[in-house]
Amino acid sequence: MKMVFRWFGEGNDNISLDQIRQIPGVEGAVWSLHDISAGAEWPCSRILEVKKQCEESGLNIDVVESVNVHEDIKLGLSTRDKYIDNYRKTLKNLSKAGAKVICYNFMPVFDWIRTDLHKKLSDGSNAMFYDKSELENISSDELINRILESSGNFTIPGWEPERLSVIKNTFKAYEGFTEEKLWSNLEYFLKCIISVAEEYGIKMAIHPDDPPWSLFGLPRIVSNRNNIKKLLSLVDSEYNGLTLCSGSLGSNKENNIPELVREFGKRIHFAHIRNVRIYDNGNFIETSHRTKDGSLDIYEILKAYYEVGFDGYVRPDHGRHIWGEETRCRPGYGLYDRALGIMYILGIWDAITRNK
Ligand code: DNO
Repeated sequence: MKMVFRWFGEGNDNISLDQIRQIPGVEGAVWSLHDISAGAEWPCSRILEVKKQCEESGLNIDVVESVNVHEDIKLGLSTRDKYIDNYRKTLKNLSKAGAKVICYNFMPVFDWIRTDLHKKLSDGSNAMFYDKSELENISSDELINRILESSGNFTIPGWEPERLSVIKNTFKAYEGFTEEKLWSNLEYFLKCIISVAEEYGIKMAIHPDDPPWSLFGLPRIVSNRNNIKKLLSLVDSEYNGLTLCSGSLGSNKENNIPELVREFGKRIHFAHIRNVRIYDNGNFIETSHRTKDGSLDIYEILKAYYEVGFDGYVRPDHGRHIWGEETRCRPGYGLYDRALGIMYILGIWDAITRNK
């Protein structure tokens, strides 16, 4: 298991590479070129710039999160081929710089969704929260305004200005869109991409839907065991793999994360580990990584990774905002709670390894 930590780039993160390298066990930065629009080719010069910055701090750039997929590809429009072509070129450029895994997602319109980015917890910290009935009653516009108002000066992944500026049209384009269509467009994309990824030695790792159910009438298809099995079989290559996000899939109680790890272990290239507390009414909140604090058994999840001989990348996922960090950090991406999460993950991992 190789520990990595998400970093949003020079001038775009309140956390420095030097701080990241001081977290025990961290080998690499999980990065992206966040200012480049979905569908555009990533220039080699920009990639090499990030590589230089990271390597100067002793961190690798093996994992990219994300190379976003242009909406026309998800919609299956005739314009998709040019964006797919750019995606292939980006893979080539990334491979030249030594990238090994690309995390991406195939969720229409939105990426992850919460209703409150700073919900207070009883210990005085706060964290991202999803209120089921509120989500059912809020319009997408209201939700967008709310997210933008509480995200401070940061752009947050999945809520980029470029995406939001055309959101009305994007919604329109998805009118009457079905799961079947999304499946067939995902298949088309994978068939164009995976052989190229193989050639360049880059493992594609799709991120599950967060939360794993349909929202605002939009289909979401990477949400449970059967869907994952189907998507892996669309192109049966280890280069068509998964980012297994415990918190995303785990916010549906029916998803058993240790079982998923055991079943799909060889196809998991990137593990996102975090805990969530699920309430009886279907709401959930992101908690500390500790098993006791949430509804997921992080120990069992790590044991499953150990048993399948997992040697991919892992990162702590969202953390709470603690020790007054909330006003300085990007929602979910503070330094402290994610660093504590790493120590919890590595503590369990070291103990399991010793005991075997
Ligand atoms: C949220 C992240 C996601 C993830 C994308 C990958 O914090 O887990 O935005 O990066 O879905 O494409």
